[in-house]
Amino acid sequence: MPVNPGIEYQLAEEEFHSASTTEEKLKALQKMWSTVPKHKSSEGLQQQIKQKIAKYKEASKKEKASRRSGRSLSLKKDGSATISILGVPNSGKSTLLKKLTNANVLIADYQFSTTKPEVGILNYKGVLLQIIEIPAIIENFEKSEKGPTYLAIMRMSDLLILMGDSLELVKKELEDNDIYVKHLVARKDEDAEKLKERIWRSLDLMKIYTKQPRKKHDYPPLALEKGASVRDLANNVHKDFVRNFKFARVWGKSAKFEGQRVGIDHKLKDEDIVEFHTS
Ligand SMILES: Nc1nc2c(ncn2[C@@H]2O[C@H](COP(=O)(O)OP(=O)(O)OP(=O)(O)O)[C@@H](O)[C@H]2O)c(=O)[nH]1
Ligand SMILES: [Mg+2]
Repeated sequence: MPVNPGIEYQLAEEEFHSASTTEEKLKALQKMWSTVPKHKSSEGLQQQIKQKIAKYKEASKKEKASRRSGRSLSLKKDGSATISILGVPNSGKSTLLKKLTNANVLIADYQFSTTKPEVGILNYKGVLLQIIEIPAIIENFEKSEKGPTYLAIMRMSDLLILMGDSLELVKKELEDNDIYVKHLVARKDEDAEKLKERIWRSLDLMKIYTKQPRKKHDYPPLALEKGASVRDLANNVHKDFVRNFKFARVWGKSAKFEGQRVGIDHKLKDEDIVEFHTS
């Protein structure tokens, strides 16, 4: 008897394939598990799903541990997001890091010119983003001396930029090491300003400005995840704003009108301006 999964299962499977992060993949897999027919003829499929769930759970655990500790790294997360540049030797990683940030790195026409992670800060409209060049990826990269350290940096990243050269090799190394961090592919000669926009969009963050009564909004903005609420913002600014919250006024896309009075669970939108009122 052929396995004949229903539409819900198919949707979950599509969701799995289009998911870009480990957490999203896991969510989709759980849905696949709950909708796959549980009869004899689908045992093979059930088994596959179970194995995938186990694999992604393991990857998620490692990602979380790396995020928490920055384990044995001489390198700590900094800024509103961490973005790592990956690629084979001579693929233009250092050139890109220099184009995006203030980092003063060696650019050379020989391979392996970068021998340790190099860090720069990109100021995107007031939001600081940490950009890390990871030394060149080669086959069986995890077995190289620093491989495990570099893998930990990839796992703690919010986004990976993959250089276009020998992309298949790079992707295979990521897959072999269970790295499912969101990624985008950059071309060598890509326009830096356009790439900055792509990076920002991929991060799924929004810029939120705070303001004090009768004053212009503060600068720089805070970066919050899309879908964040006034409470999330307050948590980021000062706990007193949560504890003593009375209401907030909002200007911008999430407000029905300029200066709308909202509660603490109001959902914000990119470039909103928020004024806290506390008791
Ligand atoms: N024409 C052109 N050359 C580039 C570009 N990006 C990098 N290169 C050249 O490619 C060579 C390697 O550049 P790097 O930026 O050092 O490459 P890398 O990936 O950091 O190299 P390793 O750290 O050694 O792995 C240099 O000779 C660069 O001048 C580009 O956009 N256009
Ligand atoms: Mg380099």
